Amino acid sequence: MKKYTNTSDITSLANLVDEAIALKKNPFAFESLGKHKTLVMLFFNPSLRTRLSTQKAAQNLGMEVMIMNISHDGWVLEFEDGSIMNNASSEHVKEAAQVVSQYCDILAIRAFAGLTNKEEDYNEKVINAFVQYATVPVVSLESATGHPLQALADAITLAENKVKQKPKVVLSWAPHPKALPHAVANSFVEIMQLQDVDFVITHPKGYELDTKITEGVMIEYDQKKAFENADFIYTKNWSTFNDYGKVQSQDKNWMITQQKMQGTNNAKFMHCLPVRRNVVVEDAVIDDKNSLVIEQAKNRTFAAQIVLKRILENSNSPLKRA
Ligand code: AN0
Ligand code: CP
Repeated sequence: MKKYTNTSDITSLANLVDEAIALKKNPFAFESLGKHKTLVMLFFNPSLRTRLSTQKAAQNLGMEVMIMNISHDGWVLEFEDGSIMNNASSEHVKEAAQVVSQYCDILAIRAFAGLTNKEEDYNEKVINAFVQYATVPVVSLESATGHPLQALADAITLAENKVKQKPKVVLSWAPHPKALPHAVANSFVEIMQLQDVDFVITHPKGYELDTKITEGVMIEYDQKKAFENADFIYTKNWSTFNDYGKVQSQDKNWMITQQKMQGTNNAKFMHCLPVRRNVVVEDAVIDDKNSLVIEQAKNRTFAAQIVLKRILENSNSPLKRA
């Protein structure tokens, strides 16, 4: 693997999931692979799971880790080509990415969508600039339009918990007071399309995701109907895509409740976390034995570990050195 900034960097999802599950059983099996290798993680946004699970994954492989909350502690970066930098930004990403690359072997970046400029977000201004100017492989820790490490952890969790060959998986929008990015939902949709599942998305009208991503996926506007026979309910809020970045609805009727879960095939509940209790999901659902949220967070380590392992193996290969 040369980089991991999108689910499209996956060549065989089944292999990746199998190998991640093997790593989970034997996390220190490749503890020499990352010796004298460094992972730098740059955070433009907050994190609990991504930061700690990726650090742990790197440490399991014997890597050193350096972390920086770049929006608090770093210079304000410029991304525009040819700009006259006499305003807020002090350093261009061209230098920053090349400089940081000299301190590490893999560079991981978290840069959420701004949700004000659709074109800028969907062109992945920040992470693509790092991919362009960094001289080491780049990993996404959630970019403007995707959260591929989360999606991989979700695929691992699904593989471990499914009891039938082709389960019904429902991605359900749920209300939230703030405008949230599409990244988690986008990557989940993409990774569901890489496997054999009966996949349905349910959301209020107006909350359609990018049709380039949902092409061919069934959309059911009636949440109750979507939940029928479901084996997994994956919940996430996102803001509107068409009328970009807005909170159009906070309809409490879309919250995931125990009563709604009773209309499924005893479905497992999934959410990437962090989650607002009793806004997105009722306590009774997230605290139930069918809730997989803690397992999902655990699998973030092994999703990150398999990705870092594949990237290290690729950069160690004689072909690459030649
Ligand atoms: C972020 C989001 O929705 O993209 C991060 C999720 C992993 N969530 C919040 O900001 C609450
Ligand atoms: N799910 C997830 O990415 O969590 P954090 O934002 O806490 O990293």
